[in-house]
Amino acid sequence: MTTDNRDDNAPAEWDSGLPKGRRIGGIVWSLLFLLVPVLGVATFIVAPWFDHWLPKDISVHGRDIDGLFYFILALTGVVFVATEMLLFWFMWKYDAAAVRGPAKYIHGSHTLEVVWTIIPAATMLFLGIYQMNTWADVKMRRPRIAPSAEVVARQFEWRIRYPGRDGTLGTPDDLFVVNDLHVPLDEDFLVQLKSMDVLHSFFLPNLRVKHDAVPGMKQPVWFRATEAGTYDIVCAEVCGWGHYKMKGRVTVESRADFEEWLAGVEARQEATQRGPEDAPPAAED
Ligand SMILES: [Cu+2]
Repeated sequence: MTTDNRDDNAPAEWDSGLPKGRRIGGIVWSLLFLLVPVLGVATFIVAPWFDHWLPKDISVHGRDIDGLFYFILALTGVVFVATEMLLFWFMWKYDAAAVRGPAKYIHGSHTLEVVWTIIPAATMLFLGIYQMNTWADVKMRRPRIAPSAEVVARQFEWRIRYPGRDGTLGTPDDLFVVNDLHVPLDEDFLVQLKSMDVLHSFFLPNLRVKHDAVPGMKQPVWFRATEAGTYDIVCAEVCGWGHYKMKGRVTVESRADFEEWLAGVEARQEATQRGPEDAPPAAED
């Protein structure tokens, strides 16, 4: 590190002075760079006031996931502010228009290299271990229940199938709805997620659920909603021209309301569906 770049034996032309504009340019540029951390931090502080922050959490896993999010945000935030401040400071202090004299070159510092490799590596390792339990809860320890519904993503809608009265998916009494998922409050809900065409991502922001729907795969996704209401289902994977309109809603309601809604779906479906015995006789020729 250099502390004084002035060299008393420097050739005379180094002190002849650069145009004043150069120094002002250096000041402006370093202040512009200072704006990055200042505005960056300000945005994070102001965003929740304007409701541009995490959507309301209504799931049992949300607390842990949000906790991890804030922890990593704080960790990366401190590093971000520190590096941006250093960038500003170096631009300000070592401005070529302010510091005359020859540049000094160093061949790097082995100790510094080791330190700034070990610290991030140890931090990543710590985060990997620290989040294991939350990850297991959300993605590995699936509730031991039969699938509550099947969600099939396709360009550009969510096709939802309920098991019907027999509680088994893939039987004739299955109930079909589009973009309208209903789930009972305070109960484990297990979705069987599939895709009919391309990659989609099943995203329930309020339930802190996001899972890719992959063609050819049948994947379990689960959650437990803790607050009644209607929330968004969105696709979080750019899946084609109509990606933006691939929106559905999830309605969280009491068990009784859920049963009532399901009965309504069943009645509507039966009214519009004819069984084989109602089929018109085949045309004879
Ligand atoms: Cu999609």
